[in-house]
Amino acid sequence: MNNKIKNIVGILILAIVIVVFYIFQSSNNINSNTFITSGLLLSKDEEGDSHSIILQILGEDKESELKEITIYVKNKKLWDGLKKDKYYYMTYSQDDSKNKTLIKAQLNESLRETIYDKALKEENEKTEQEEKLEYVHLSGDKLDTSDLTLLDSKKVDLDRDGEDESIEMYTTAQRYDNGEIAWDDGQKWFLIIKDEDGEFVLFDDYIQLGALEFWVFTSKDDYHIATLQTGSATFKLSDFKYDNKEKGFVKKDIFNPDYLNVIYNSSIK
Ligand SMILES: [Ca+2]
Repeated sequence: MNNKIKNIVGILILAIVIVVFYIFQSSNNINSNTFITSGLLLSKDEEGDSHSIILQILGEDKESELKEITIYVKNKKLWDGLKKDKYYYMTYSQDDSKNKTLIKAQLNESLRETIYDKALKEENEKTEQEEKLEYVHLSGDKLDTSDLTLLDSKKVDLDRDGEDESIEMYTTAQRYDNGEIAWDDGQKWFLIIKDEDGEFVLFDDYIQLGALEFWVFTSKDDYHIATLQTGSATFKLSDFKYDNKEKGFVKKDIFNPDYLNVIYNSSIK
């Protein structure tokens, strides 16, 4: 056979393997409790007499989604032959409590290239998309501030069009005649930026036993507004950078730890 024919035969065999794989994927079930799958052997785990493997396979709903399954290996010979980081075509049985036991394993690196690597790439692309920037765009709606208390404001020409925008922070807590604020345990806070065509809403949330602060600064010619939300269980620092091309703010949560319990907050004594 010349090389061209060899290549064509090779491609045909690969195509048949893929078709067979998809047929098995869709039926997935030889009899009521025997299944066929393919995946990457992530780890071999030994605990006393119990041997098991973790196989990374394609999810059932979405082809591009990867998931991990544990399969027990009771056959010692089968166990000894399994290699980590290799791609296998596996037949396993499943009992009523969904415990899986390996029946047969066959190395299949060509499936890895055609199916698994593609799914892995798609999953990575999906993660990158999820990490895409969050924007705060101008809204035509205007916050009714008539019943709110203005806590602070600052005029800055954020988009450098010659007109100042007004950064304003409000709360629902009311101000007494003497100027003091009637703080409750919790109240709503708002941080908005008024432009002549509408408003940017940077913060609109309830804060329990806490407060919001904001800073306006420039860094490498970009305007930023940073907010710090504090409370007994919150310490959230966010950055809003003005993006002239997007006509909006790129929002980034810089620091926002989970299950926070603040023990102490300094004050000048
Ligand atoms: Ca402006």
